[in-house]
This record gives sequence, structure tokens and C-alpha cells, in this order.
Amino acid sequence: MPQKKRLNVGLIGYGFMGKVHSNAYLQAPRFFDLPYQPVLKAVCARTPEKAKDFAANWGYEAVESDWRALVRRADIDLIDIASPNDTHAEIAIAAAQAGKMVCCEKPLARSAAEALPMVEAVEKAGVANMVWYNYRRVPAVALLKKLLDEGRFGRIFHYRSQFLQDWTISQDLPQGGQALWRLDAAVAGSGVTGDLLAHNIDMALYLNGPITEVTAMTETFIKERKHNLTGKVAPVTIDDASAFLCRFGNGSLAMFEATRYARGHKALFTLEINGERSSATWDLHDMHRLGYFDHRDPGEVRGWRSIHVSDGDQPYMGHWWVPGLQIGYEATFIHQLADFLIAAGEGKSIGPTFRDGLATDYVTDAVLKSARSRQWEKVQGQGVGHSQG
Ligand code: SOE
Repeated sequence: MPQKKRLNVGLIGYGFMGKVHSNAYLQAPRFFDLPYQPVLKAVCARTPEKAKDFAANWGYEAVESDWRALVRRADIDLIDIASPNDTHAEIAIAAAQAGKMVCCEKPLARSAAEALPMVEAVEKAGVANMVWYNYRRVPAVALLKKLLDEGRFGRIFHYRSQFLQDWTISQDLPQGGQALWRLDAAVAGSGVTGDLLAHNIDMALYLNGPITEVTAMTETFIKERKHNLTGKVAPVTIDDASAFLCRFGNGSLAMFEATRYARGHKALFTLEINGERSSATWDLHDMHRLGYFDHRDPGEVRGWRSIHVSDGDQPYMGHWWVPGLQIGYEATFIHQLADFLIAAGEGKSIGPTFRDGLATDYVTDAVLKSARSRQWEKVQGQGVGHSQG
């Protein structure tokens, strides 16, 4: 086998996302023919003991405790940011200035204002970049994108999407600190708007194009929680639930909802799209299935098809097992990394790039603004995205 170019990865953060990304670096070259061989060079985290355990488990060669030292290392080619949202901007800008490729966990930043200099930095440096909006790479979603691009749906009238969870219902759950920083707006930027709706929005921009205006409502059901860093009970600063109506540039109307208070739902990401000729449905709990209705089918047999996207000629599936067998959540990150590295090898970039991440941040900003103003709000920065990747 010809020698592949080594790509030395420096990972920042060792939580849930650090694991998922590390797994992708290990698995992607085993299932895809990539121009690079990722090497797990160093992991960086503030707690050295935990970072050492993480490094030993995943096979990182070294541990760093200061991300600046990691970024300065000449032997690192790619910086992967899997640390909390308030750290993304500073690290990404420094990494771009040091000429590294940069992969960043979603959302790109806490606001579009914070994300914009990140986009400028990667574009000025000309470094490959991407945001880990992994759900675009579910095979059934990739098939839906292909069917839309083929024009099978005709004019689009409606788009609706939800992301439902239930893990913050208990009043006793504290906020802030490690693992629970998603409940602290100073660190996360917002609650479910930036954490969950951002996924729905990225997917919608990818499938259905730009969103022009929104009207939103948010709610914080539990107003006070103990803060892990101070030990004191403090006001809750995040939105627990967020819903909005919007208009897309293509004239379609949409409804979006995300919450962490939908008892019984753990990660129910759903979408439906209705066009003039066809409709489609998808949900993450049954992620291999694409619901598809085509009005042009002969009347006698016309009806909803449930396509089990697991055959070798369907997106990504030819790289896995034999037809009909399933893959999981982690595979979406493997697909994204494979697409990213193949494109980088050709000097190209694939979406979601930082610029695409910025487009999503503009929409989440408008949602939060509208929830405060109780008015329709225009989405700023129209035309900043969206790549087709
Ligand atoms: C929140 O619970 C969370 O882990 C998000 O942060 C992820 O982005 C989402 O994919 C699953 O839910």
C-alpha cells in the first residue's frame, strides 16, 4: 500500500465530543480511502490526570495542559476543538494564524459576532476548516439531499423540524462546570437554541437554503439552580425550550422546536419537508429510514415508502458492512471526517465550513432576539453560506 501523508491531530477537550472525534480519526482511514493517515498526536485538557487517562485509552502520544502550547507545536497539522463553546473563538483564530487545519465542535461560537472573526481568520490563512454538524452525514439525510438536488420535490412549501430531549427536568440538576456547562449561558451562549436548534437549522440551511426572517419564543422553566462553580443557587441563564416560525428564501414556511423538557424523548431529532410533487420525513431514533412520498407514482400504488437506507448504492453505505446491516451515531462523524480529508487532499473545502457555521449562528441570534423583542426579526448576514457539502 502506498504511504499516506501523516496528519498529526491535536485535540482540545476530552468530554463526550472528544471521544466521538477521536473515534472518527481512528476509524475513518479504515473504512474510507483517504489521502491522509490521521495520527493522534496530543490531547489537551485542563485536568492533566484525566487527560492522561483519555490519552492512554484512545492512543494519543502526548498530553498538553495549555492549548497555546499545543497550537504552537510545529508537529501538529490539525487542531480539533471539542472544548466548551466559550473557548472556540480564541483557539480557532490562533490555530488558523499558526497555519493549522481547524475542526470545531458546534455551534461555531456563542454568537455570530464571535463567529465572524473565526471565519475571517481561517479564510485569511487559507486553512481547511469545518464545524462538526454531523447529522448531515446520516446516510438517509444524504439521500434526501440528493433527491432534493435532483429536483424531485418541485417547489417546497413546508419544512418542520424538532429536537426533543428530557434530561434537565429535575430541579436538583445543578448548572455550570464540567459536563454541565451547557446549562450556563456565559459558557454555552444560549440553551437549547445554540445546542439543539443549531443542528435543526444547519440541516435546514443545507437542505432548503437560507432563512430570511423568524418569530420565536423561548422559556426557562426552572428559574434557579445551584451553580457547580460557586456552590450557590443562582438564576438560570439559558433557554430550556425554544420554538420559532420562519420563512425561507425559497418561499417555504417552517416550524422549529427544541426542548430539554419533553419527558420520554432522549434525542428525537425529526424533520419533514413538503414539496409540490414529493414529501419526506426522517427522525434520528430510526435514523436509517427515510420516509418518501412521490405523487407521480401510479395512483394504484401511490403511498409513503419507508426506505431503509442501508444498501451499497446508497450514500456512504458501500463503505460499511454487507447490504441491510446498520451503522450508528458515531458513523456520522466518520463520514464527515472522511469527506473533509478527501476534500482537503484536493485543496477543496466541504460544508459545513466555518462560513456555514456562521450562517447558523446568524439564525440562532435572530431566534434569541425575536424571543426577547416578541417581533419578527430579519436574519442578518444573508448569503454568508451555504456550501453544498
Ligand atoms: C446535548 O444533550 C447534545 O449532546 C448536543 O450537545 C449534541 O450536539 C447533540 O448531538 C446531542 O445532544
